[in-house]
Amino acid sequence: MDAMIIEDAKARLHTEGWCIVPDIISKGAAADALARLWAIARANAEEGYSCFLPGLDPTADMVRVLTPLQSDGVFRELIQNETALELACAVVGQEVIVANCTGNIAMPGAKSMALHSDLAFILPEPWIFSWSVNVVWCLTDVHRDNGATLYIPGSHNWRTSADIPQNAQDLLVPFEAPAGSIVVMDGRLWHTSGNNVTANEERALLFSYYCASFMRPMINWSAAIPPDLQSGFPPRLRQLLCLDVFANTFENELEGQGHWKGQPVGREKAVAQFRQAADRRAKLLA
Ligand SMILES: O=C(O)CCC(=O)C(=O)O
Repeated sequence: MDAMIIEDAKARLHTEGWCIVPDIISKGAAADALARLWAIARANAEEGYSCFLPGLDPTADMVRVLTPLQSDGVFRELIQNETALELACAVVGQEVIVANCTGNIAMPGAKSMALHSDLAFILPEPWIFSWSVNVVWCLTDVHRDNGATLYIPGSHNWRTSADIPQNAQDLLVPFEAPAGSIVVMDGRLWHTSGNNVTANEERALLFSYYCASFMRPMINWSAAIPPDLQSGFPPRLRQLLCLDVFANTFENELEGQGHWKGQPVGREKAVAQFRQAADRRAKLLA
């Protein structure tokens, strides 16, 4: 990816709270990812899990796929995409983890959900810092009529719900982008899904949602991903999904800390050091 494009994207993220970068993946790869989302939705339905979430969407025309990461390696590749991570880190800082990963396919007739910011889902107000970021993969061409995500320019500067203006719904504008692009949104940017008013176009987005490593993600990946699948994951993915024992601590602070059970020095030395402490205690209590 052209370094100038990325630098421009970072600058826009800082000023506007969003950016669009085209051609991150090919249209063919986007179509393949969409086919895989449909396959996951089908498999989840076979297990009895519906892709309609009435708490979020007014009609079943929005197909929600909640398990891309657990279900298909292609989505585990996308969550580790270098450009996506570079832009996510430009917003949140170097220590990002995965807060959630879901697919939304708006079919003709799909209606807008409630206005929200993604940071508000995982952090109570005030929303001072950009501690989360959504990298939205366009798996189809996305435009106003097929239900493009609608956002409110400048809303990443709102600090509390009291800042939401009465006429917020009138301020919404669409993110329009071709298949294969990413839309990157500061977690504080207020947005909603659009209405799909086309007769025959599906609009598909994959949301790779990242947050700062000191926050709790929306999904406990250790519990959500079967252990035998986790065991094959590379170190970077394990780190992004918080699969190892240490949590909420910076990697460089771990150096010198040894193992999470203590400093690994071998049984003899460990027992000798323990005895020293236990003997002192015995004297204190005598
Ligand atoms: O599907 C969309 O356009 C937006 C979805 C969204 O913001 C959400 O699911 O939280």
